[in-house]
Amino acid sequence: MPLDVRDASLPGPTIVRGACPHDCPDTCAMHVTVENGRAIALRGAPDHPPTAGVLCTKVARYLERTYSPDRVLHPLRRTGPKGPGARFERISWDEALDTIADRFRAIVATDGADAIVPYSYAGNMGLLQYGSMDRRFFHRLGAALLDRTICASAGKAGWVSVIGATVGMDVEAYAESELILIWGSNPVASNVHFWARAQAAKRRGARLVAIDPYRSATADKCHEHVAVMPGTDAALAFGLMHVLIRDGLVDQDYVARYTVGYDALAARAATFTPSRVATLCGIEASTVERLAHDYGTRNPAAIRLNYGMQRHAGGGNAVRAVACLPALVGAWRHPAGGALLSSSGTFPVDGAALERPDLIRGTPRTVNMSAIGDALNDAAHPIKALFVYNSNPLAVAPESAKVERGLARDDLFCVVHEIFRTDTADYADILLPATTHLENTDIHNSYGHLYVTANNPSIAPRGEALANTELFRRLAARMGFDEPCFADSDDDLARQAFRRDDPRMAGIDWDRLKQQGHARLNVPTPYAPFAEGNFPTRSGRCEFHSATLAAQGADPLPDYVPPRESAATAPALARRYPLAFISPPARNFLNSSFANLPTFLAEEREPRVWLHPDDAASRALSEGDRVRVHNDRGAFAARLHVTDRVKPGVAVAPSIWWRKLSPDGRNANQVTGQALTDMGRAATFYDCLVEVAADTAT
Ligand SMILES: Nc1nc2c(c(=O)[nH]1)N[C@H]1C(S)=C(S)[C@@H](COP(=O)(O)OP(=O)(O)OC[C@H]3O[C@@H](n4cnc5c(=O)[nH]c(N)nc54)[C@H](O)[C@@H]3O)O[C@H]1N2
Ligand SMILES: Nc1nc2c(c(=O)[nH]1)N[C@H]1C(S)=C(S)[C@@H](COP(=O)(O)OP(=O)(O)OC[C@H]3O[C@@H](n4cnc5c(=O)[nH]c(N)nc54)[C@H](O)[C@@H]3O)O[C@H]1N2
Ligand code: SF4
Ligand SMILES: [Mo]
Repeated sequence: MPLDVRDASLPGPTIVRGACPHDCPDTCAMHVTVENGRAIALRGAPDHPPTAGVLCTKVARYLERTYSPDRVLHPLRRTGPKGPGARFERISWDEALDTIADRFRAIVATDGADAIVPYSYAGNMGLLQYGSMDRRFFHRLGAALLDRTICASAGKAGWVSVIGATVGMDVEAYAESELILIWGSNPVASNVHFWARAQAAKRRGARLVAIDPYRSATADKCHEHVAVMPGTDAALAFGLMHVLIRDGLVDQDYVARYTVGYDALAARAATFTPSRVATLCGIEASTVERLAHDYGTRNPAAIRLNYGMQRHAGGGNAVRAVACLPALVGAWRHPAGGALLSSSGTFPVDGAALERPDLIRGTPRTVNMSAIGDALNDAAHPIKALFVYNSNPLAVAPESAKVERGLARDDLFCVVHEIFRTDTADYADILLPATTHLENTDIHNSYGHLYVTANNPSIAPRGEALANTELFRRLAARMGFDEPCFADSDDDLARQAFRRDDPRMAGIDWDRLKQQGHARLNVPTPYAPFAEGNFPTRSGRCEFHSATLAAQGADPLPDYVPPRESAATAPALARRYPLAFISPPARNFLNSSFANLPTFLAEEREPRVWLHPDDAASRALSEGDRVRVHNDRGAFAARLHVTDRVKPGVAVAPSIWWRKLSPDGRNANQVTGQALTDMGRAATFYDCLVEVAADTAT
């Protein structure tokens, strides 16, 4: 049987090489089996080393998503009021595109082009569908620019200030580590292919430590769980530095050759005694001592930090402080030592070629996506049109009450391009059908491994769905944009996606890649990027002290920036709302994706909030009670789960639920706030005090 051709129109089953487009560090390669134009099976590519033949439970069931009866399959126009229960009627693509183009022209004439705001994130992470023709379109239009800060920009800013670029360990090397600190990350749910390597290391005798405010599924399987209070990781990192320096566990040779600012960093670390750190983090001083000794003596020592720790007021500095640790102990010398936040900076993506910022007209305003609630309600600079794709802001952006009020504005023209009728889609004037990755072309970098991966379409688009690239190509034509770049095909875009002259791309080209499926970046194997310094910083060293930040008037050293909302920093608020609330990813959802499909809803059952038994008892609450999680920003309903997995003083709500599928039509973002981080202008989802009370409404 010809099991490796890409032309799905041939008779008999064929296998098409694809890539998972979801917002996940693993960027799996997959084989899709197609027969008679229909995808009938899907599995992880066995020859793609990071995937190793295994998809996560969500994507292993992808055919349920692609063939769901709930797909948006045709352009639709809203006929009734905006909001839950909105009614739509089918229109043609011509009518949809004309309506949008006419409305955009009118807004450009009366309010200026930057009253039009694109809103997109990582519903699809392929370089084409994430950001190419869409960006060209909005740049040429002169639309507002969107600051894409909802996920990772604080951590990225913190990491880059120390290391120079989002480059780190090769995920495959963790199998050889002797100690792995899994810090602000729950890989059993959100990074399963890293977790497979961590388990391999464990079988070889490595020690695994999870640092997380609650005992996650990952923490369960580690040797030790260090339950810090949310937002206190920088203090813990400084506590580790304190002990490493005090007890002579620093690799002085590595520090002297390859770092800058050691003395200044050491002076700051001197103030973070284990007992002070214990108080700040809510842990034992002996834990700080033991963890530092483990870290300073087990070799190679590795850290997998993820984004949990940076969704706080001090998120940038938290990552910055942790990023200093591997250089202090010389862990980077070994491929299985060091740390990984994101590998995306290893890929020479040609953002300028894909997005064409040179097309920008005038000086449009910038809107921060993490504060879209305020932006939509800003009467001084009114947003007249919002174009949403690759995102579900009503469910995922903080302070939903304001997002909802903004989306409900009668004078807001809203377009949503979607696979499903999400919470946000209910507010669309025009709702457009989008393809899944089985139906479109793409090329992928990754933020968790070192392979370039191709996505070939395996089936024709369902209904009248269009890929993002094709939608914006057609819209550009409707608007009369005639620059040649708007005629680029998806193959053209895929060829432009990487800087071909970069040595890391040697031997990798699109035409070969789409047949092979994937290729490792041309970097050394084993990969130890900083074994001999060579940090991509200005000094070429690991910058404990950043002259770049000093020149901007910022603190040149990392520091502990405490949570904005905590008993120590906001005592009056904490008396009313004493619980630190975090809403990390549920295993069966991916942000709000998959959270509408029956299989995954059955697994997650209903929105829940977890409390420690002491916190439940002091509120006279018990397991299974209907409760209200609330603060001054709002409230949402959940079922109480009482468990000692949660640290006292902390409340955990696995997320992100669709509002319209929740008991009271609201989700966790009803209580989260729009304040931004110390670096990277990012969202602070987990810097949030709440109270939990019995739900008297039911
Ligand atoms: N199944 C699944 N996988 C996903 C996602 C999903 O929603 N579901 N989301 C994807 C996306 S968009 C991203 S950005 C990635 C990464 O997403 P992350 O946000 O890194 O998510 P997690 O891996 O769950 O790790 C977060 C962990 O950090 C913990 N945490 C919260 N606050 C703190 C803190 O202050 N300090 C410390 N030490 N820990 C804290 C949480 O309890 C949680 O266990 O995952 C991706 N993968
Ligand atoms: N409370 C709380 N809120 C959070 C977080 C949290 O941990 N707690 N995590 C935050 C994080 S890390 C992130 S990254 C954001 C994520 O927020 P989003 O990026 O908005 O992610 P999703 O909710 O998965 O929504 C993506 C949407 O894109 C659609 N989509 C998928 N592919 C395509 C395509 O090719 N074209 C088009 N047009 N649409 C497509 C999907 O159907 C889906 O509805 O949420 C943030 N919000
Ligand atoms: S969501 Fe992540 S683990 Fe699951 S298939 Fe996609 S890339 Fe792989
Ligand atoms: Mo994210």
